[in-house]
Amino acid sequence: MRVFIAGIDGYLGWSLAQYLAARHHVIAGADMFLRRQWVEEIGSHSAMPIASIDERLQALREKYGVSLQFQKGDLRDYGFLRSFLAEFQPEAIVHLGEMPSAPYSMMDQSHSVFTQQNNVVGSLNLLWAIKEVCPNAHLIKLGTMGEYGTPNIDIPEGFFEVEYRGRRDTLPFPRQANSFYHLSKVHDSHNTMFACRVWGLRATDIMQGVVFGTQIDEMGDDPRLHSRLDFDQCFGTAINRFCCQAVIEHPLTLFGGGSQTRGFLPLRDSIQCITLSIENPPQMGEYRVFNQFDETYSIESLATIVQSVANDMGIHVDIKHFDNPRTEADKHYYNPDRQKLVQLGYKPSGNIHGEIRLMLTDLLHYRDRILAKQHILIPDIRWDGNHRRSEPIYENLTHA
Ligand code: USQ
Repeated sequence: MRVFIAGIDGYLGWSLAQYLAARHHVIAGADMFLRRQWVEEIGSHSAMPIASIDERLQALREKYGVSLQFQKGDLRDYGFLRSFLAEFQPEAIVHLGEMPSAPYSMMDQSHSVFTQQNNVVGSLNLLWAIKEVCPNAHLIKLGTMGEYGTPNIDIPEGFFEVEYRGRRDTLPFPRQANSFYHLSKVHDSHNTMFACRVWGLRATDIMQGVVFGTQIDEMGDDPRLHSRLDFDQCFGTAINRFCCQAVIEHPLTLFGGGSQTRGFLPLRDSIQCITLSIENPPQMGEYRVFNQFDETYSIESLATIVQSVANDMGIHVDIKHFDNPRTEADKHYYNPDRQKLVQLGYKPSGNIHGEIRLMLTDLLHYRDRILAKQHILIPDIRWDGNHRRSEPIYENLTHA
């Protein structure tokens, strides 16, 4: 298949490109390298060093004998996007090109406006470009489990049957997102569903849980193929941060009571699931929603797992409770469905203990890089706005 990846230089995008190349798909991709800049803005860097895009593409050519069509560009630049898609004529488009951090979006007015402009406008441009130049293409849009929030009832995959005043209907499940970032994905979901209904486009909206992991098998030993792995308060997700903290024996940073529960999945399973969506497209006009995660865990139980795996490897770390910088439910019900990807063939790749052991083994090589930035491990961005924040340190990020 001809697959276009928006955000191909990121944590998921670069891994997906390799997995698809190994399966002989023809790939093109775009990126603005904003993720590299945002992490720098926060004062951090990837725990594992990452190669430049030129080195990455060269490594891919050497390994698979194929040239991936890459162009630097911004999804907010409609002319760029439209002409790239018109020329490449993708059958599937995977949209990973959004600002992914809840804390970043809660930093101040300019970061929250930037987040929603970047994400909502980029996604809307993509819908228009598909309609105009490749209307049969299947859009695989990365949403988030966080769109649903933490309701006190089970969470279906996108839609549920409701009876109200004696009448029944199947309706979108309520979205109660908990940051301006998560809300940007809710807005994307509405726009995508509308475009499918009115223009007859087809899309899979993936409600993905929190991803963790340092590698997929396709990366092998070539450092140019390795993924990034962030551990700062904005771009480092919970397990990735805990593993980086463990290898420098920094206390694991549990926010609040630690009973917050989320769905999690390893990087390799995220890539497996996105590929299943690509290879099993919906009908024209269909808007489908997949909940994409492996297991649900409380944050405290995850910290305990990381602590015990580290302990088995001779690394001793404490778990420390920090005042929660986020306004979020601590004790809550959480029971989301995840059948649709299983029906398409999703098989979780292994157990969480094994994946965390592999991560700790990988990250031990980069202790010095994590130690050099350990001052950014403690969060200072608060949902109530009472935080210390600096201005962006680079100029080409167009904050409103
Ligand atoms: N947490 C801690 N300690 C930490 C980091 C996080 O206790 O050091 C807690 C947070 O308070 C939160 C939970 O862990 O309750 C998850 O936080 P996270 O930073 O791992 O994940 P989140 O902000 O929800 O966002 C991440 C990705 C986002 C994706 C989302 C999926 O950054 O792009 O959409 O996971 S989900 O959480 O299912 O919405």
